[in-house]
Amino acid sequence: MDNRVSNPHERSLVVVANRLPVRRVRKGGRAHWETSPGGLVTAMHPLLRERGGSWVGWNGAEGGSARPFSHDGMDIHPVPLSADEIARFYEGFSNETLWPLYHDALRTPRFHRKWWRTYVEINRRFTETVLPLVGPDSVVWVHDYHLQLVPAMLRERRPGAKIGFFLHIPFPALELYSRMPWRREILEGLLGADLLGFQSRLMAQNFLRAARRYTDARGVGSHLHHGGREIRSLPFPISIDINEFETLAASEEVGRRVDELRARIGPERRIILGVDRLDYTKGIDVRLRAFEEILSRGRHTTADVCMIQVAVPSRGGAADYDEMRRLVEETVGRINGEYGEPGRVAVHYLHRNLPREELVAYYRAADVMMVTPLRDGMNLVAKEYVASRLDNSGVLVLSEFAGAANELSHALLVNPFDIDGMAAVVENSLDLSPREQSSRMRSLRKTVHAYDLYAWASRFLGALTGDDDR
Ligand code: ADQ
Repeated sequence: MDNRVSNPHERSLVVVANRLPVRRVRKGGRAHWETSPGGLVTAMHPLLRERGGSWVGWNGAEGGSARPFSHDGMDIHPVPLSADEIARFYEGFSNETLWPLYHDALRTPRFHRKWWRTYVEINRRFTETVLPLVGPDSVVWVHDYHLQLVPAMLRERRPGAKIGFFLHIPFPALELYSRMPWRREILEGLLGADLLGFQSRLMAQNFLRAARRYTDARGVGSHLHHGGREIRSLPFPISIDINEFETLAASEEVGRRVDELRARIGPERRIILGVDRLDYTKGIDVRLRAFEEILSRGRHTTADVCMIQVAVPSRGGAADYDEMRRLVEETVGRINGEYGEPGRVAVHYLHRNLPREELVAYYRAADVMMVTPLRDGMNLVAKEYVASRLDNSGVLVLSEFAGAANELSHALLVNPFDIDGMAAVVENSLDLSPREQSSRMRSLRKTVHAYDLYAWASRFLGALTGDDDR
């Protein structure tokens, strides 16, 4: 698949996201910038390099300079935040109010007026940084829940600008969204965009319902009229760089790592894999309990099956995250204490970031992949697993509550709140004939192939600038 999106009439692009696409790295006492790994950066980098364009974001640390610089063909415009601002805007309103509310209130969202005031202030600071970069032909693409007020703040000062917004996490049902004390302000912030993109049709509709209820926006279908403009709210399910995963999966180095891993685990044992950021939305604890249930039923023992759970450290220091880590580690300890044997661990638990090659080696080694979030905008791990299964073997067990389930309907779908049901499906997945595995995986691979990360970016920008056939 062609992974470049080029068109001579393309306008310059301004990407606005909470985080910059670069991070400060220290080597031998000297600091320099490195491009960060991650889907959004992978998708935007070639576009910015080709069209010329800028990226506005926070450097991820306290303080720092606001001076713009160039890196790897991108113009970088940092938005510095103080320690207090990080606490209120990022850890507070973004991660303790919006994140839980938008993920079906899996934890109780905390509403603090002080946090909200800082959220407004920081959205304004991002807007002020963006404004000088917006020319008559620019396209501005604002990303995610941290920056929902930026579209309207920009619109006020640049009425003719092309502004798009994409939400990476779910937009909740009206009944939940209604709890937000600043629901009207946030909706009006988003309505400053020309195009609002969501991970699924349902999420796009949730937004439309909320906007019709709490603002004076009117319209039918995916269209709204507000402030004399037309706004569209549409699904653009995000994807991955399939080429990258397929190339890695086929590489000799990954092949060697797979053999090594298989030899260490024991060639006769099946591997059930989980890979997630250590977040309470990902359902790591319930997945472990489903595995515990399987072992307790006795048809499978650590002689023929084991689980590997890779968890990337995330938002450490926040109470809900520290508690989730404790719960996961306690559960791993309990299962290993009950079912492990010397030399035969039941659950291998890795709390760390892995290099891509190693991640793909795990994907290739796993007989069953469990992706069981309680709620997730998309979940790219599910698509990465499918992309890595070049020989069409392996089973994907996928939560109904991940955005990915809308597309990956040939996975074995589970309700992650039902531990017995989930255990039964995973038990069945261990018995799935190679023929059925292959027929399911073939369909899944076809789906993932049809639409990659570059197609996602290109469709969104096409719809925003009118160069599409919608
Ligand atoms: P996340 O909540 O971070 O993203 P996800 O889509 O699964 O969730 O992406 C996680 C990424 O981290 C994957 O690319 C994966 O490869 C990587 N990763 C996981 N474990 C790793 C490890 N141990 N080492 C290295 N890398 C690891 C948010 C939303 C999602 C949405 C994405 C993109 O919450 O719903 O799919 O944005 O829009």
